Amino acid sequence: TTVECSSVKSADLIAVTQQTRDGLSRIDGLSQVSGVLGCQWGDEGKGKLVDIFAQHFDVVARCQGGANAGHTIYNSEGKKFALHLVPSGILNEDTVCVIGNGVVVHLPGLFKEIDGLESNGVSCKDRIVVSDRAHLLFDFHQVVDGLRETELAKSFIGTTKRGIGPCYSSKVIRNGIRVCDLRHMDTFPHKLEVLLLDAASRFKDFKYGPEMLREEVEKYKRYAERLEPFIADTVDVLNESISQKKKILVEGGQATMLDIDFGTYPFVTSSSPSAGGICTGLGIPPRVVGDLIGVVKAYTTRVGSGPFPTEILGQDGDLLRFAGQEFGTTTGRPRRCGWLDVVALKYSCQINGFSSLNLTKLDVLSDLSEIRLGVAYKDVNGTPIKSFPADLRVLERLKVEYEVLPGWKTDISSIRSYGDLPLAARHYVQRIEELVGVPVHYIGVGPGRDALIFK
Ligand code: 2SA
Ligand code: GDP
Ligand code: MG
Repeated sequence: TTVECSSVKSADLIAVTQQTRDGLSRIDGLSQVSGVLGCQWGDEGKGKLVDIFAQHFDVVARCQGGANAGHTIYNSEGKKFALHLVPSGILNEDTVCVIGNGVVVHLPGLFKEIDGLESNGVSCKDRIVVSDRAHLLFDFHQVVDGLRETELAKSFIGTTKRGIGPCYSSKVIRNGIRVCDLRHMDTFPHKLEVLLLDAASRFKDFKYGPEMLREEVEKYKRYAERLEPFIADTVDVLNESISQKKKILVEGGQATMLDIDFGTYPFVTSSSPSAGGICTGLGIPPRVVGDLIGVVKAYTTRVGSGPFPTEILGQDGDLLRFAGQEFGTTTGRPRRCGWLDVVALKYSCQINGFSSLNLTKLDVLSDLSEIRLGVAYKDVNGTPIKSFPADLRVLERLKVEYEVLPGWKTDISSIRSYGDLPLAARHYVQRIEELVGVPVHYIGVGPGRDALIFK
């Protein structure tokens, strides 16, 4: 957890307008189980919305991914927190944070994050619940992640090297180790040895010796003890909470275009960041899931390799990167930048059935005299492509058709009501709604809690 001071204004200093009051009652009106999911290639600003919504929910739950996620949030004093495994509800002291069965948990990382939060006055005791069914992600998974990337050479995926793919591989091939296995230290060493030997037989550069196993087992004996008070059957916890009429907010990590099934495979993550991941990753029935809010950046970013149809290369891309401070929250890697891709956004809306959208970082576009929207794809022969292509070859060669809209050339970061936005900014928002057919209910104009406009 990195904590820094910033110049973000305190929410308390902001006058509560009628529009804000209406917005807050809209959040109150969200269904009992709601979700916040990324529409693009991640880093849309999901953490910020979850932090704001958390005050209106009893539970915030992560259902997939792991410490590859980087969710940046600010408390009301403007202190910055970068979260990876801990759900973004943690700054709201009445919220319980659940790490669901679908998450892959790196315990050293989790404890480091908890220690960082505690040392900054955020109490985690009795507030974080970890599923006994979640899979454990070991240091060796991270080493293997790096070795796989090296082996891929020029066609590397650009993973976060947090061990995500190798851990989900263990899960799916069925030799993974789960949180509940920490309760059986008699069989734990053998299970871990099987995994380490497997990695050693696969990668000649994977260094393995019996002392490595001994050391890891000793560490995990201590982790097991420390984790015990956090462990629960979260399927039961969540379903009981639903019966008790408590409100649950699901926080997605990564995004639909990185989904193992729907993303730009193989340049994707290894989990399901779209709607389906909520049920498989938490063990709650589909019929209880109500509102899903899609978070979409007013432009597009992607970190790692893979097709990016609306990418802006060169200096113009650099300008957007610096204006939006587009650097990875977990790895610090520069993010690739481009125009908003409406074809990808529509595809994401089809998959997730969003009830509304949060358009974020609209303030970042304020310096531009014109703004482009990627509205259609054509193949190399000029034939229109109807939907988002599965085929990487098609994706890499297609041509994007753009609509050009005028910019507003005014700082909008202190605007708090929709009607006060410049006409061109409102036009941009409305054009997106028109093209996508989903209403934009929330507009981000800055990183702080208060920098949210309700529409
Ligand atoms: P992985 O590590 O196996 O999940 O990587 C596979 C692909 O998924 C992408 N990915 C992400 N993309 C954007 N943001 C993510 N989180 C961090 C952040 C990323 C960072 O918040 O900035 O700090 O670099 C994230 N996590 C995974 C990844 O880039 C690969 O394309
Ligand atoms: P997440 O992974 O979707 O939670 O997003 P990240 O936290 O990785 O990246 C989003 C970045 O944009 C963070 O640094 C946020 O503080 C910042 N951010 C979120 N919303 C806004 C916004 O509306 N305007 C600006 N300027 N920054 C924002
Ligand atoms: Mg992120």
